[in-house]
Amino acid sequence: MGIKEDLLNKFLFFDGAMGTMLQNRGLKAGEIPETYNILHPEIIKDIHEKYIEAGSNIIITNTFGANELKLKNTGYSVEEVITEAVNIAKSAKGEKYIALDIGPIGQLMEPIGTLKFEKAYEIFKRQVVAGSKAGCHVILIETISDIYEAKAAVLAAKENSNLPVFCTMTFAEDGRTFTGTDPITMVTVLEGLGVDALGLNCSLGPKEIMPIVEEILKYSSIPVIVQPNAGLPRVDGNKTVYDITEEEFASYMKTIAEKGARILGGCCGTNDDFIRKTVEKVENIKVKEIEKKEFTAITSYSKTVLLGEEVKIIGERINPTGKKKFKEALKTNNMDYILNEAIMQKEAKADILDVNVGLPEINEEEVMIKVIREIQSIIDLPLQIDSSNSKVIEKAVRIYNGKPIINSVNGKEEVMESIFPIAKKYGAVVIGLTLDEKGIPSKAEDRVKIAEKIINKANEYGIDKKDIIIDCLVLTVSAQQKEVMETIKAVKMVKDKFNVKTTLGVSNVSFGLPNRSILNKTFLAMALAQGLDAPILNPNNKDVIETINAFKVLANQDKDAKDYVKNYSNIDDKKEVNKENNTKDLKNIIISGIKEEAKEKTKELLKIKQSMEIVDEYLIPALDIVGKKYEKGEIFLPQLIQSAETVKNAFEIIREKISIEGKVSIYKGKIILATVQGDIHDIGKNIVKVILENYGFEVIDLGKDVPIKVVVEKAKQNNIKLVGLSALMTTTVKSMEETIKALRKNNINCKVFVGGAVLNEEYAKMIKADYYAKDAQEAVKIAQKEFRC
Ligand code: THG
Repeated sequence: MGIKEDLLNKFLFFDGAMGTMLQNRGLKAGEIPETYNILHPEIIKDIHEKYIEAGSNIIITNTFGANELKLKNTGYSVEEVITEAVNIAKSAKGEKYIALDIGPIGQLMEPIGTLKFEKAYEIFKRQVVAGSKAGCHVILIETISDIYEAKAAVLAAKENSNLPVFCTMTFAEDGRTFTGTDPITMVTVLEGLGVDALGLNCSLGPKEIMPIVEEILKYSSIPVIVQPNAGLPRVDGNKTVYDITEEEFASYMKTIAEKGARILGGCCGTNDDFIRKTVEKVENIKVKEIEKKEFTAITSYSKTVLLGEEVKIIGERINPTGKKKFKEALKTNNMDYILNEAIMQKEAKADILDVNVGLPEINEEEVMIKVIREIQSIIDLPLQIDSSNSKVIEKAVRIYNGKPIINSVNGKEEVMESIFPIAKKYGAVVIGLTLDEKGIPSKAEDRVKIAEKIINKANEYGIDKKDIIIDCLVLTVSAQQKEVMETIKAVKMVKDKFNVKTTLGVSNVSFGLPNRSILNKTFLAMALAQGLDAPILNPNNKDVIETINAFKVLANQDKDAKDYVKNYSNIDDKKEVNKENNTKDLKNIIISGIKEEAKEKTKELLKIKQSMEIVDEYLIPALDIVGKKYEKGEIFLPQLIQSAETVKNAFEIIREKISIEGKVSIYKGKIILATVQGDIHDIGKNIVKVILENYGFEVIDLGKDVPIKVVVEKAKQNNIKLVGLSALMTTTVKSMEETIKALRKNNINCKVFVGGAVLNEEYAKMIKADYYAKDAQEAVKIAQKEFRC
């Protein structure tokens, strides 16, 4: 029996924390836990055995940070550390599976950071190859907070081993990961990529994660993993302790098991007693059967769009066909033009954007990848990848951050054979056009037959019906008038017979006739009534949007006409707002995150305004708006960073001007940032740096693992008034406290703010920091207060 068979009808138990157990056995701040595989294998073996004895049947290797970047200065290779770790796990007494632990790389991925997707893939690949060679039974990718990093890791695992792949992500209190992914999006993306189990680890305590677990269970069709911390951390003397007992932990885990989770374990702060109690309470519960969920979903990194419940709009505008300007933009690599098309469609309430860049005279593959990356860096709508070239499609869905739609396959054998394997591997939804080797049948019945063929063939490739959208094909009424009603009829037949989701390229119908809008909206209404789920159309066209808004009321989709009333009760006010939004000033450009345009606009403004006026009237207010949206959860970290980077571009132009004129600095104040000694995690600190800089503060970045005396010296040298300290690990909060003490002892007249995953208000007070900054936005507020700006 293997792990996958076991999962069909029983619970499996992971172990608990490794880090905390190692600290109890002498691991010091700054020591790299993975080196213990080589230096103190007996300690690791002992910890494994304690867990096996407590009832764990999956042992997680001590390889969380065993990637080439984190091991760089240890003198040990990835292969050495991983091979040793797996061997130690094997040598531990007792029956168990061995899971190769793969934690996050520790750097931000593009576009928020600098780590490239392909580079992340290569780093993970080395770990996977070493682990499977050493003989682990399952690859466990865990504590991931960026779904894009999870995708790189899962692909690396699946393409370089035949082992089962598990993946867990870590969530914050707002129910999202660090980069804004919610549970349904995680489930949709990871399931699509073909992982064997998924879930949540670390994050918070079992009580706090309950709503997140419920969401995951609601959507997942595969086994769910839950590995919470031992409650919430607090400082007790100079130690970090977690706030619930083994007994409480186990009771929550029992509830979680009853709700349907299948693989249970513990994270930070747990030990063998937590696992023992959990096993005792859960072992004899009857497992809940895992139901297949049948929803059709596509996602970006943060947003899931469900098809079927109400009409969803697929924006058609990113398509060069018949558009001279668009073709020009593609040829000259004018991304701003294309990004503006994307932004306008989003503002016009498109739910999904079709992306087609097919032009004979360009390198479609290169341009498609670039366009997808650029759009995804500023817009959170799911994308529909539209190309007739399967190679372009494969490259695009590979680097896409989410679950996309592929537009399209058709009934031709050759086409299905080239596209379905891609759709299956990456978990994309596919549009199936009802045409085949003989063209588009004129009769509805024959189109339905092709639809059936597509659905069946997809099934052979393991693609579920829920991941197929049928397009019964819209012909032009001016050329094939008789066939328009056949399309409408076919939509209804396909819906009734197969109950699949449907799409149509609505604007096709009116080619060659005047006042196309009238035909488009009328055809749209007819098709919606027959079961069209996701029309492809121009969302900037008021007529079709109004038709959809009205249809949603009439078809009982817009409950109590709520949206309708909101949209139309105050038509005049609305027009005003729209007018304002349409005059695109630098503020809007920053909020949207279009970098090149920001530079141009700044240059223009410098002709009529002072540098500081631009900073105060445009840059800072724009960042404030973005910051508020971030706080309200309307946008997430990637967009916040994108806007901050856009400001940086504007700043550059202003700085150039200032240096020419020899004026004083535009900086509002000088701040030191450092990740404290013993801690090598600088993701959080780097984000704070970007945001602070873009609010006009000068940041002296001392880097990570910064010795106490360096912080003190630099603060003295630069006459610093504000210091920001970061620590990710519980073990380094102590070091943070010492750094603050040293600053005070040396009489440096500065305020200190602290941040990091394990910190909170209470901690900050305890270690005598002046402020706790829960995120970058908070750091800005603190800086503004301290520098009175
Ligand atoms: N099915 C699927 N995909 C498709 C189509 C389909 N992709 C391409 C096309 N058909 C859908 N896209 C467009 C894009 C633009 C137009 C028509 C279809 C078009 N636009 C007018 C213009 O740009 O001038 C404006 C239309 C308007 O404003 O209403 O004609 O069938 N799967």
